[in-house]
Amino acid sequence: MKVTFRWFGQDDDSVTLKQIRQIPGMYSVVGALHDLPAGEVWPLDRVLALKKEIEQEGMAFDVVESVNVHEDIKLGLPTRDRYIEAYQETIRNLSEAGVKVICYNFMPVFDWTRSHLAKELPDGSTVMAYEKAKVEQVDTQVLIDMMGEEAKVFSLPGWEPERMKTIKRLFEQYQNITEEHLFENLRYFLEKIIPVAEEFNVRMAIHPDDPPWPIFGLPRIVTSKEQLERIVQIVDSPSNAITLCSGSLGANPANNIPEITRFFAEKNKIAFAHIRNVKIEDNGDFYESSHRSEDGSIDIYAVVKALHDTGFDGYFRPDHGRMIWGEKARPGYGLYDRALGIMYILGIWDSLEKEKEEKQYVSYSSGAAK
Ligand code: DNO
Ligand code: MN
Repeated sequence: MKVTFRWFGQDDDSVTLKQIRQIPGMYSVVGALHDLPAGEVWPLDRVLALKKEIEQEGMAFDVVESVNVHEDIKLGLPTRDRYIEAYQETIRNLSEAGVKVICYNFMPVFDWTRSHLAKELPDGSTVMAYEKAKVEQVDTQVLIDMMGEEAKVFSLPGWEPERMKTIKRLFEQYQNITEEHLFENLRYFLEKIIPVAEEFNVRMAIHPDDPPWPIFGLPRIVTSKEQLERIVQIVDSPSNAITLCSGSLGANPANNIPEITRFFAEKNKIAFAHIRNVKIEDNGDFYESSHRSEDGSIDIYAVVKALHDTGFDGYFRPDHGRMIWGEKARPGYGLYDRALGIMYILGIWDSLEKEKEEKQYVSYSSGAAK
């Protein structure tokens, strides 16, 4: 299992590559060209410059997140073909730079959504949180404005001020788009891009919707095991894979995350794992807790064990973390708690490895005694 860490670039991240490098086990940075709007080709020279920057600090550039999908593709508009061609070109350029995995999502209009970016817990740490009532009852515009304000400070991917300006029109366009339409539009997209990804040795890893239910009346189709299964069956290829995000899927208690992890890991469908915990309250609200199993509602130990048992050798990142020790960073993306999360996950992994070695030794020595 290869350790990775998301980085937003020199100008947009308080965390430096030099710091990331010091996290034990660090292998690859997860990078992106965040300033490019969805639908634009990622130019090879810029991708190579980012690669060089990361490699100079002794880390690999194997994973990219997110190459965003243009809304016209999700809406199935005639203009989609032009954006799909651009996407194919980006896949070729990333492959040329040695990228192995591309994480993307297929959520209409919004990427991840929270009602709080810094909710304070009793211990003084702050976390991203989702209160159903706030998101469901509050005027959509209020939330958009809140995220928009934060986006100005942190340039939150998916919430760029430029995109927020077009939001009203987008909502109108999605009026008559059902989940089935959206699924058909995903099919159209995958049938065009997966062959290119396969030819260029890149694995496309779709990220689950976050949270995993429809919000603001917009359809969502990447929310459960069944839906993920349907998606990987659209095009049968090792390049048509998933990002197993335990925190996104896990916000719905109906999703059994260790079981889902094992199911897709056995089929070698997990190209990328986002391993983090969420604490679900009785009323369905949730917040992003520490990674430790005991601190949240997901058994992170069992998730890591499922990956270990199935011989997972793909990439993982700790996804988000709490804000602790007075750190000032973009919400969810501080250095400290994500580094703690990695150490917790590696601790579980290492003990499972030792256990396996011991078992092998015991069966070897008992075999030899016969
Ligand atoms: C949430 C995060 C997301 C993710 C994008 C991928 O769990 O991992 O922001 O990066 O949705 O496109
Ligand atoms: Mn995630």
